[in-house]
Amino acid sequence: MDLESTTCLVTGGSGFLGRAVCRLLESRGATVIVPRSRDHDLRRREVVERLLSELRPRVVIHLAAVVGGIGANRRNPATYFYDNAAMALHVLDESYRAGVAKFVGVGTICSYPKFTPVPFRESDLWNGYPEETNAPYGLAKKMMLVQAQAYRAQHQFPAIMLLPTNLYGPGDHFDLESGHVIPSLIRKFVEARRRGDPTVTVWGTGTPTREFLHVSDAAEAIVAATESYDDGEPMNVGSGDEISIRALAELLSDLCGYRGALVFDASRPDGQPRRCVDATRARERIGFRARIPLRDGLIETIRWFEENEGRR
Ligand code: GFB
Repeated sequence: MDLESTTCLVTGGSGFLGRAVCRLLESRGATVIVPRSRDHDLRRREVVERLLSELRPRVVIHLAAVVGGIGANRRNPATYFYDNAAMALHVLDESYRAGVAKFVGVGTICSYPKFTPVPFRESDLWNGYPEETNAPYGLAKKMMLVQAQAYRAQHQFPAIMLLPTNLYGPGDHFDLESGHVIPSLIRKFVEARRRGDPTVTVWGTGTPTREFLHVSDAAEAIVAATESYDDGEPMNVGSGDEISIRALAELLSDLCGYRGALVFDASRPDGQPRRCVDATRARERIGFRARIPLRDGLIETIRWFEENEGRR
């Protein structure tokens, strides 16, 4: 699909991932439309129907989601399930009814079973229940995959589904209670360095592992899949680099110039024990390879935080 002069509706387009995707789409010559969440409640079918029937986009990239780190997921399971399931249900269905030529759904690695063999292969996606702290969110997003495959089977509707790993980068959310691990630890280490705090608390035991993908790499994969992936099978989007939370915290402490001690608070949840994806399908089908090494991306994100969020 040639995106030049193509009208693309990007839900969540003003968000952390959305801004990176919109910049890339515009660089491809696409006409990008971003419905602001304050003006359009995508949980309501009539709002989505009016939006799509008025705008008649050729492409819909559905990024709008209610997301947060492990803490936020544990506090808001009902909200995370309902809001994400409702938005996906209506945006995908109304895209089909409006004759959209391509629907791109962005899901989450949280949809995988809690104990998936590493590296996660798409073929293992249904071999168990997700890790309980983010199961409502992960399953709400997984239903979008079921809906996409059902609409492809019954209506030949070209809907695709991507499964990115944990994203990070400039413009992330640095709230200490609802943020993800990388922005939360960056803020903790920078502020502890400024205050001279002797210790910084890291949640959990430090033993879980994660795979992190820079938001710019994720945007590259989403736009490349929009252009050239048209298959009902989900596609992992990741870097393939697994790192333990302890090693990540030590790396971030060093990069933030923090010289105090780390304290691991085991009363906080570890979440999924291991995460690392097999990125073969993305490499073979859309030629995607993550380009930004974690250390370089972390340095860039720390600099962004200090220049923007860390002004206080
Ligand atoms: O990034 P995170 O909050 O979410 O936590 P998930 C990742 C790991 O980092 C967990 C540990 O083991 C946390 O215990 N961690 C250590 C911390 N210190 C901190 C801290 O200060 N803050 C946070 N937040 N974590 C997410 C889902 O799961 O995966 C999202 O919550 C999304 O919805 C994302 O789906 C892909 O990686 O466990």
